[in-house]
Amino acid sequence: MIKQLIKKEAARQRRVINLVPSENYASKDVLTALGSPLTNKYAEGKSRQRYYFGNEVVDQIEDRVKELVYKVFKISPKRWDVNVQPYSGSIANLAAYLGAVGPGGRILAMSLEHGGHLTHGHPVSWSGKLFNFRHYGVGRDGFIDYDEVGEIARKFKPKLIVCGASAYPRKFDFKKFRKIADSVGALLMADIAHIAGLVVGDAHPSPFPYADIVTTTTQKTLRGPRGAIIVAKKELMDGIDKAVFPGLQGGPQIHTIAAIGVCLEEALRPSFKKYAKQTVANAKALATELKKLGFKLISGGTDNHLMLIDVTPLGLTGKVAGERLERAGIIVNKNMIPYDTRKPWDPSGIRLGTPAVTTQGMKERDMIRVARKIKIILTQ
Ligand code: DSN
Repeated sequence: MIKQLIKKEAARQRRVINLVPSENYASKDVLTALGSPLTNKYAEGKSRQRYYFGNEVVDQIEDRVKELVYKVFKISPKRWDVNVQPYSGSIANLAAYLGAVGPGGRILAMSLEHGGHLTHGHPVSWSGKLFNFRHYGVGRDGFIDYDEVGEIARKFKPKLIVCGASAYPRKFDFKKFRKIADSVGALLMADIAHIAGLVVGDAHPSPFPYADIVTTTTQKTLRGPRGAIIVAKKELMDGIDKAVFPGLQGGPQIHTIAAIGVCLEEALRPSFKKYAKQTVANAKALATELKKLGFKLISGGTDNHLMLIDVTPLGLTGKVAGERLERAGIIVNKNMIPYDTRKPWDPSGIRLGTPAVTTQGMKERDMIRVARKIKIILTQ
């Protein structure tokens, strides 16, 4: 029975050391909202402009969640509009592209192989098929080379530049991206899916002083449900709203929207700031110890919640290393590394992060122990 399998999965989640940087443990209150009767309701449209009746409470919920978005990101409703309806980050990104540049539009983003994301124009994703993407990457040192990004932008003349990644262990310099965007008359979009919780908790600079559009998922460092948020300058939001609904979606998942609200209320508490800072401190401790133990880290370390390890010097591949760690109760994901000569199914790297273990209360000393355990598992 599914009920029993859910119990089994919950037990697995408690048993393992979860180092997947895009996963986390949502609170009981977030899970309660997700499992609430809100799942029964249809509410196509926007607050107070719905195609279904009986939405007086749902309107209040959606309005409140939007207010919370302004609060957590410290932004003004005079300048920004918010959409909390996208089912996922993939849809949020697609809607942003459709609304901001339209099909066939030129977009510059980080390549997946260098840390970007499938929805940043990879050819196997519809983003890569529907829009004209060009990509930048990192240098051999693992850092974004902003001069190179500027050079590509000048030649390609994109209408939109995307910054943000799913496997970049360093800080984003949003100001530099803004300068590049301005130099070619492009819009700037920051996909902060990975670092949203760090931004909210003041553990990573905010993109809002510089970006025109910000997209994020809510289940990663933000520790909410699987959902997404789009924030855009007011003049851009009409097209983006229409791309979300009716362009890409039907009825919004009100239970998820409510759960996003719960996670944002939690993120406003002082304890969340502590959590975000501890997540970064833990990542630094893990990275430092792994380096001491001889591991090869892309870019030599981390500024955020994640790190990438090249496991090929150990005579391993990402797949083999991940499987070995799983057998020993440590969960990671296999990952391409920049300039990888191997393929995504069995790449050269593994990606590790600290959002989930920090939620469980782990501290720097625990990270040192975890690093040593990883060394034993991968070298014995
Ligand atoms: N799959 C997510 C991650 O693990 O980073 C991004 O969508």
